[in-house]
Amino acid sequence: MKKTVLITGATSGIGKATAQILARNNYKVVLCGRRTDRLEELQKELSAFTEVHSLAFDVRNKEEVLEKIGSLPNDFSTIDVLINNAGNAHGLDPIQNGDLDDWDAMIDINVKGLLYVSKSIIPQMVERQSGHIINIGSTAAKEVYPNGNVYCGSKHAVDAITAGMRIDLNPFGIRVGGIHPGMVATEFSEVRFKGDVERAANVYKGFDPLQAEDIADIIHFVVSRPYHVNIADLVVMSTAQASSTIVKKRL
Ligand code: NDP
Ligand code: 8X3
Repeated sequence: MKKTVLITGATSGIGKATAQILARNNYKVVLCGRRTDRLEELQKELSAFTEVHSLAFDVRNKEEVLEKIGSLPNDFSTIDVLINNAGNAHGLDPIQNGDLDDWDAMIDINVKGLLYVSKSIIPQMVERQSGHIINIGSTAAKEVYPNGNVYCGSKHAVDAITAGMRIDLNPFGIRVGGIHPGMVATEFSEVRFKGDVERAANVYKGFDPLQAEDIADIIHFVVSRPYHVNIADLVVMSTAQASSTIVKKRL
């Protein structure tokens, strides 16, 4: 029987590429994001391969998260795989110059949003004693880089919450793992730099960064392992990247 996967942040980047590969590989997909035009377009594209349902909500709004996920139609309501991917960085400033709204956004989306979505799905997994949760962290979950302060803090929290989920859900046979990409050329930097496309493009200039499809391919590998195999923690960087701050650029 087809498994159902719910993907947050499916309107762009890693989440979209993951929806595309899983739809082509026999998963039913629930696409989540705020931009309804993109959800509709992707739903249309992926309906050629599988059953697709879209949910538009802001992960920061806990009532909306619980209500939308709680009212999924029967055909989509049993979530076998949850991919907590929605997230972003806002700003890149030294802590003394940090913007309070940027801090709120990163903590509210990357940490609290992930928790609200998880809370709306974990009970059914506990009841069934099966399920798979993948949290998208970052290399920023493993190390802190200059001016990354709160973004790195939010991703370190994701890493800790992932470990906590794995421990607490262990008695119920639920798989939990974290995937931690390095630099991936998506809309991530455009969001971080508030629409400054040129500054965003500069981040990925002079080397071959990861592409969203690289991470999607890995997510497909992780979710398709036999059930007794749980890939608990995975850090993935482009070959050119050695750490958050060390990237081999072409001369
Ligand atoms: P994108 O900006 O391309 O995608 C982000 C996705 O998150 C979008 O689909 C967006 O949808 C969704 N999202 C953002 N805010 C909200 C919100 N408040 N409510 C609901 N959905 C939201 O970035 P990436 O694909 O790169 O990022 C995906 C994940 O990967 C993030 O968690 C990011 O931190 C992580 N990551 C990214 C790396 C990179 O270098 N790109 C490296 C390491 C980790 P919409 O706007 O429609 O709501
Ligand atoms: C995103 C990775 O290093 O561009 O999580 O902030 S980085």
